Amino acid sequence: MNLSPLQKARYEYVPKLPGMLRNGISEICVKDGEATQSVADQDKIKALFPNTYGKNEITFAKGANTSEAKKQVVGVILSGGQAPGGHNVISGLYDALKSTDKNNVLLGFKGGPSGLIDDDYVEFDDAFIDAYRNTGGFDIIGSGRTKLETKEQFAIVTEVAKKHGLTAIVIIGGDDSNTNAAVLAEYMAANNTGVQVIGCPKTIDGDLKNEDIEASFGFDTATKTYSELIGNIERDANSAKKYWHFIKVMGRSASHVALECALETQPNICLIGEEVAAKKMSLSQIASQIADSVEKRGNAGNNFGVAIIPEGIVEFVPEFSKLIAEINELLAGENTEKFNALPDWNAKYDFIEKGLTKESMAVFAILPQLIQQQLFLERDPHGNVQVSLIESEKLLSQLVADELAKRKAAGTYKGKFGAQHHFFGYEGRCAFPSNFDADYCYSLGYNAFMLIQYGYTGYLSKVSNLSAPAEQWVAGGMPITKMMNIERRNGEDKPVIRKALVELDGKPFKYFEANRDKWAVETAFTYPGAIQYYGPSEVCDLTTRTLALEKG
Ligand code: FBP
Repeated sequence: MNLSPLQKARYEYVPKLPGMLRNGISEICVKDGEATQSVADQDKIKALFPNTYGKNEITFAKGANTSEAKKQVVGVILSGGQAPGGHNVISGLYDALKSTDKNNVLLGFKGGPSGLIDDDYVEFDDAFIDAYRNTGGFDIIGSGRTKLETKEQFAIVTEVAKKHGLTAIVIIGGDDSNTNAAVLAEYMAANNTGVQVIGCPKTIDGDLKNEDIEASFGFDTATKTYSELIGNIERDANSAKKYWHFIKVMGRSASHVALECALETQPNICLIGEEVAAKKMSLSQIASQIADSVEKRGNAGNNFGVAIIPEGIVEFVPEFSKLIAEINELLAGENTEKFNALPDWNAKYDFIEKGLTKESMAVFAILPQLIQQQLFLERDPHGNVQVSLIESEKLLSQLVADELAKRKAAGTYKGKFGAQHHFFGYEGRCAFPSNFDADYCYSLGYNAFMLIQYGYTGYLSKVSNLSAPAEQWVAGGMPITKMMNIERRNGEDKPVIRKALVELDGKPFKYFEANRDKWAVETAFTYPGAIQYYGPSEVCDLTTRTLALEKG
């Protein structure tokens, strides 16, 4: 394999563990904390998880290791979208497992949860792991989005576990995958399989966090990568002074990524989906808000700017969600074929006009034709519009251009408007993990093994106090049921981990809100530059602005 100089250097990087895990395996003991309760719907969750509910929070401490000596055979899977640091979770898990007993075995099931069902796996050894230390990506074993949730799947997993003599399974994933980890843990306990299940919090979207889990891994690196690119674009915009850049960033159900990038780069505009939903904003209100900034800046001779747009924005706009729901209805069943057989766009437009309510048609009519057609081209396997494929950055810039044309005609806007469009998503998901993510992920993996060794199941590996230096991080575990409540999913009440949306009364949003009017008019850009891996700690080990603000 050809190695880049950075890749070689990163192999040698030694991730920092929390102080309490640094003295070697024989010096790690458990401190029991309080018994836990789910965040809501306690009775229902307790009834669904009789074997794993209500367990104690635990932390590790320096002290004699009192865990039972037994051979461990652990299976690990990566689940869902890639996030920088996944390889380090596995290397931390491997190192703790082998330092405890070199006869312990770590199996990696390939391609995500389906690897466990298909019994498709590799056995890790030193050389295998060493080739992936501190690198980005999930290519060590691949990932996938198959959901592990049915009794039939659990029965197959039990058979696979029996075949390999698995003592534990580690699921590295987001809120849904860890919900499934909790359900699998309960199943394994209820059926006396002896298999423990431990989860690790992953997702660049940052929406798996709560009072216990301060951050999901990958958020730090992904937002630093996007912020570098946004800062570079800001500098280009400020140099050429001729374009407005509309930059969509990943984050489907929550706008944490957009908000963090805004805190890092101080753009003229950043939309926050949760605010759009709370204020029930329409598309034209959003366009008008952006146009205000373009107008003020343009009239002052600044015909350039930067607007950050979260990937999921259109789903937060009530009138747009209604339109999507109606389109899904309109094309249900045989209607898709009927629609596709229509000879041209005019005939299709007629069909749409007849099928939508007056209100939704009014929203549809203001969309650029490109977007109108995207709404009818891209369907998911269930026949629904794939909202994430809608080019909302182009949609909004077109609506802004239309609004500015009106203002020009009215004589209020005197500037020029030229737009460029970008989507930053996949660029950040497999970057070399920042030192923070390299350290955090390694610690999560190492800690996950300590939870296994001490016999815990249905726990999420928890490392907290993350805004302090790694030495002061606190390692431990939290029962996953503590983070659960009951939500309506696909017409059924389901126990799920509550997704963390941007809190409009939280410190990160409040800081943004207090500054955004100034940023909208002035050129207050900040340029974070590339992630630094070597150099002074205040540059290389910095965590996110979100975490710094949340932790005061
Ligand atoms: P996870 O929630 O699984 O971590 O994935 C999040 C994400 O990166 C979103 O930001 C994005 O919308 C989505 O994955 C893209 O998914 P895919 O890789 O399937 O295109």
